[in-house]
Amino acid sequence: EKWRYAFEESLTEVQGVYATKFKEEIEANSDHEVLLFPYGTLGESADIMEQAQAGILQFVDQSPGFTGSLIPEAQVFFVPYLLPTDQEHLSRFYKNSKAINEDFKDLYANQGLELLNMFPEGEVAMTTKDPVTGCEDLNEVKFRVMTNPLLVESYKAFGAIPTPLPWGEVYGGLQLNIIQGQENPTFFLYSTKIYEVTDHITYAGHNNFTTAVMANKEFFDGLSPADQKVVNDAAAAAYDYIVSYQQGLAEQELDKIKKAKPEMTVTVLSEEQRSCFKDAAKDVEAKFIEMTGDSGKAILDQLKADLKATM
Ligand code: 6CS
Repeated sequence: EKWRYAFEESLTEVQGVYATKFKEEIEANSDHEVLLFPYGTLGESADIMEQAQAGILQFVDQSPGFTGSLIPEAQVFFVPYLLPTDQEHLSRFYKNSKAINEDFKDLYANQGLELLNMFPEGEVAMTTKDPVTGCEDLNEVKFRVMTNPLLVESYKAFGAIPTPLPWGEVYGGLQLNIIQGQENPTFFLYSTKIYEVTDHITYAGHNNFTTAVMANKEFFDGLSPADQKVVNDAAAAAYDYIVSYQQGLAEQELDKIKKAKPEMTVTVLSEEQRSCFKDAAKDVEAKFIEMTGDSGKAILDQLKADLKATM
């Protein structure tokens, strides 16, 4: 049988490397074949999620940045400074978190999706046309965010004018000055050449990019226990692989950006420069609870407990 798997990045970007490993594992351990559909081949993130829910795709990678309207609790990943930037801590966290592996698993199941993994894609950096040394520099900046209501609230709280857009409109939007900033992990800033249309990279340590891989639940539930094990084992192997693949990746890709564009500035904000982003985080957390009620509060508390337990 041929299984179809779509993701939001190219084959050589992090989601594609994960998907390739997943495919190799499935094919080595079963008679099934996995067909990979990289970003753009079947549409934007929202399109591939619809196709996965409809059962046209068996597997999909959609980041919580796009899942906020479907599963409001998934917006928790956009409470600033909730997640650490330490990749080793993150690697233990996603793997062992009860919030992810039990609570979110149930929430995705309610939407017809079997959550296989969430994994980190690296610290998010802002890239902008003008330098950013604090919130005041984001004033009047139209800042592109993924289509996630809480991320909109975050950038409002940071002082910017948040502009939610699908990925496909970001490069052109920066080129035409419709937007003046966006955020993404370092590897993605290089691979998508976003450095060509922005001049400053700023690290505020406010978030790590989280993504999620799932299967259509009806499809998954219909598999034999042996095939379900093949899928879960492939996801576990791909998780370990992608975590080790990313060791040192951000630094390497940042070097490539500096080579490609020596005039690009790279700034890591000091504690003092971060203070207004950190202050804003409290309001964003309150907003999250306002938006998601008891269920959101419970998952936020669980996530905090899981982060502590995996320190
Ligand atoms: O910003 C975005 O929309 C994209 N960023 C990453 C790192 N992956 C896919 C997503 O579409």
